[in-house]
Amino acid sequence: MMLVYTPSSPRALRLLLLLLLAAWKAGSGQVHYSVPEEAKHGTFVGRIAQDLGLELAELVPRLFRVASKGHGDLLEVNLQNGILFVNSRIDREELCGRSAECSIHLEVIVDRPLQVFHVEVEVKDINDNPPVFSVSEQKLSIPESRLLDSRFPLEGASDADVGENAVLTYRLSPNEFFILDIINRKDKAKTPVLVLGKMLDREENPQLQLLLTATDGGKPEYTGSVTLLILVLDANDNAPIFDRSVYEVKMYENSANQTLVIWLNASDADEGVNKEMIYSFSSLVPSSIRRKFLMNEKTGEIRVNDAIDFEDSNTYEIHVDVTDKGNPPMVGHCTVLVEVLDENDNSPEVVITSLALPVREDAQVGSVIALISVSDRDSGANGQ
Ligand SMILES: [Ca+2]
Ligand SMILES: [Ca+2]
Ligand SMILES: [Ca+2]
Ligand SMILES: [Ca+2]
Repeated sequence: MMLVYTPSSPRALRLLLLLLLAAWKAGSGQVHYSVPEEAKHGTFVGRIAQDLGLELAELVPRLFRVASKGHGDLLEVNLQNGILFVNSRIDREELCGRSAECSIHLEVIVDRPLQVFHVEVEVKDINDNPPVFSVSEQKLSIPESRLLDSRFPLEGASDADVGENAVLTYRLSPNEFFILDIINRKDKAKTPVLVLGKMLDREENPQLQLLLTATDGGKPEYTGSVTLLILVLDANDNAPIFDRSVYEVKMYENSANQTLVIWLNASDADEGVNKEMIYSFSSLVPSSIRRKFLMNEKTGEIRVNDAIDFEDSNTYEIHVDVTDKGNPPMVGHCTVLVEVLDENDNSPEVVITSLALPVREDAQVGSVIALISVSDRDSGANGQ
């Protein structure tokens, strides 16, 4: 039937549409089957001859044949019993990818008279793909200073199946610091997000290892997982500290310049520049002390820089700061008490305060001739 027709009235148009609808009904898939993907060779799909109203005996004489564009040998008909069966492996993912609907369109043809039938075979998804992460290990660097409730989106998994078989749920291995939140995206995929539930501390835990697992909604379900390696970055949250808050040292007066008075040692629990330190006299240290002692700002050594004289001062109280190079820097303090020990560096002095000279020859025994006083600036035995 060939229609070359230009409809001129609504009634004629309606007639044309009815004719077209009838032609489509006769020629398209009145017969519909479904088969799961990956079904074994020989799996029954449908009694195709019977369902198309054909007698088994006429299949061969009328040259019954099935054609299918692109996937010719997936399904086959047994001409003896008129049954459509699975002939070779049907992989839904290969056939239809991510599309929810998947079917194979068959054209069944018989001659004498020529008839063409259309048959749809729906390929049903089975859960034959696990959720897959693109990498086996995902690295995150997180500063220890990040605040609670900070969020860190992760790359989710993908699942080649469709429907429930590809609906993923996520879970995180039990841990102290992070909980898992899920963002539902418009494309129905989900983004897993790490949420900080407890403050990190690099000094306690410089590195954390978690496992993120995705499970699909299939029966039976499949899972896939990724290792989350979290490197905790340092923040300057520790001040340098000295081993002691007060150090007492004793030294002899007159010690040569560069003589070591004390070697201070501070430590800082941070890392990198946050633990690099500079030693210095505190701003409280008077210039008189700064003249006598020298601080090596890198090593923490205090050395003699000028004459130390017991008779001048026998103790020194030196306040010392140690400052790290963090931003902002943190400062630690200590006090060095220097006790100067006396040396016998002063000769006794003889002072004659009165003298009665010359002495008369008849002077009586016991007469005072001269008054001599002796003093010594040293102390203790050095001054006796
Ligand atoms: Ca799956
Ligand atoms: Ca599948
Ligand atoms: Ca730190
Ligand atoms: Ca520090």
